[in-house]
Amino acid sequence: MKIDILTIFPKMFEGPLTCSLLAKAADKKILNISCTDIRSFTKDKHNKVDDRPFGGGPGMVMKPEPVYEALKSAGVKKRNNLYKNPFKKPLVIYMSPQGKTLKTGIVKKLAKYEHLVLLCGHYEGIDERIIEWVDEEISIGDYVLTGGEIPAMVLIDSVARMLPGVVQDKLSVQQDSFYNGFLDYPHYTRPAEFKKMKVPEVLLSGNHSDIEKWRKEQALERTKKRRPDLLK
Ligand code: 9D3
Repeated sequence: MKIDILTIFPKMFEGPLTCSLLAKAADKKILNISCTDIRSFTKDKHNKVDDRPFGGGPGMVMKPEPVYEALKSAGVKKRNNLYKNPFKKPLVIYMSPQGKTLKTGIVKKLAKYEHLVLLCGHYEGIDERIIEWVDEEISIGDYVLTGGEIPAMVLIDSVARMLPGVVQDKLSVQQDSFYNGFLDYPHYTRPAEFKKMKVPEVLLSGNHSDIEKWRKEQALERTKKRRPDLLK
């Protein structure tokens, strides 16, 4: 999968993309991520990427021209391009507090595309006319951040681990909570006793069907208590 990130803060991505699973996925050629500075597409002498909002009010708005040029440079043509295979079209995602909340269903859908273009807004957001080129508007939840960069990293991380070969253990992806609709069961490792606290007997029993049953009960119990909304 190719991912183009369009941002005015490309440096924010240096850490996450060069560490962890994402770096390994890049080494294995499963992921090809590039980060483009929207400011490099400005043509005025002050390299202005933002301006005051028409109609007044607080904050600044990202100017449309450099964002448009950045989209073009990532291979975005026009809206509703007719592709034989829709997953081959570059899918343009605008990270925005007004978007749909990122959930496992969206992550699975995004993982099918060959090319994602992530547009990160800053300030109050981008000029609304750019929405013409946007396929999806996505938020990561109901809290206020300073821009779309960290949400873009969250999205990339969640999509990357769905790609075959990124997470070694296939079962680990499929059994994940949210994937199967329940919270995870509790985990224990050695020692069997720690500060007088014992590991539940059943886990030491070697009886796999009992263990499976216990884990299912625990997952259900936790979900009921902590996230009853997931059971609906
Ligand atoms: C404080 C400014 N707000 C209006 C009074 C609007 C606002 C604009 C821009 C709030 C946050 C942002 C920056 N956030 C994002 O670009 C963003 C975001 C988020 O803040 N939370 C969750 N998901 C996302 S995706 C992009």
